[in-house]
Amino acid sequence: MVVKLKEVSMNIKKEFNTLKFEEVEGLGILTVNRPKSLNALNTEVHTELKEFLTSLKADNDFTIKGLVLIGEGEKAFIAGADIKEMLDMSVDEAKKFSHLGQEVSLLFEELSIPVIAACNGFALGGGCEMAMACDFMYATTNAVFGQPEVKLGLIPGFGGSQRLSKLIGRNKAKEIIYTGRNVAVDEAVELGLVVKVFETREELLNGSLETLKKITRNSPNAVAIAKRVMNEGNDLTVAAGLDVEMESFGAIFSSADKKEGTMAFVEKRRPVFTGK
Ligand code: DAK
Repeated sequence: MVVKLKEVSMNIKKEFNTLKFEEVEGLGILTVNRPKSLNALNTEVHTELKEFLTSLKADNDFTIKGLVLIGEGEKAFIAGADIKEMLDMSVDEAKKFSHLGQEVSLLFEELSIPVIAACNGFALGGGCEMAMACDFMYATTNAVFGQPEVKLGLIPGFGGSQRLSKLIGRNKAKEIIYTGRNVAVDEAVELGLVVKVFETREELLNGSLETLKKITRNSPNAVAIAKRVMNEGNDLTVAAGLDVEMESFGAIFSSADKKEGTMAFVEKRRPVFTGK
């Protein structure tokens, strides 16, 4: 696939030191761009991610219809929080650092568009945590996952102690977090952490864009609501989650996309969704 850069909405911030943002046919590719440090997350990366995601969240017109998060280079998605920056942090600075990382991970979850974490190599510590905050993960055959924080005298600080249990079950998450061991891509697939595997970074990126294209043929409004309901349900009992589902299912009947989707079916034509 030829990647064409297009001018994107002026409302979406796109000039950064540690990130690259490109648009391909309405889909965004967000690259963490610190390859010399294996794309480790320092305060600058987090601050820029927060700025970018905040501006994207405010884009209610679905200018960008889906997002891929990937790391620069062939070796790493994100090799964790920046250990060198954490060397001399005080308790207060560490809390701020953790808070910023958690804010970023929540922003990924709160985006109304689908986000695929394309894990092209090491996705360790904070890298695994950022990937878990996305909607789902695709990976390359050389991808390695893990939460090695306890090896450094730390614990996961960007949501890993909570999200990993919810994704793969508490006991498996404990074994991975307590040992700090690496999880190769085959095991990550078995655990349900990774959905699909590709040989190369290029194939991974193209495969992620292809999936986003398929998703964006559907109603953006319905996908956004499905995302919100599923994320909310993650923290609820099944009964409470069913209430959330019922409310949203009802509310969607006032949307233009529902009218268009059902009418197009009856009229035997392709729907033209507006995201409203
Ligand atoms: N931070 C900073 N630099 C890193 C880095 C990291 N996480 N990972 C790699 N680098 C740098 C290396 O230092 C090296 O830089 P130079 O020495 O050349 O200047 C360069 O990237 C290339 O790395 P290597 O030479 O080590 O490459 P190898 O192929 O030999 O090894 C590796 C790749 C991924 C196995 C190795 O680099 C590695 O083990 N990296 C660290 C992985 C790791 O432990 N990640 C988890 C980080 S801890 C919290 C907030 C957040 C967190 C915790 C608490 N609170 C505030 C409470 C999160 C913690 C983490 O994520």
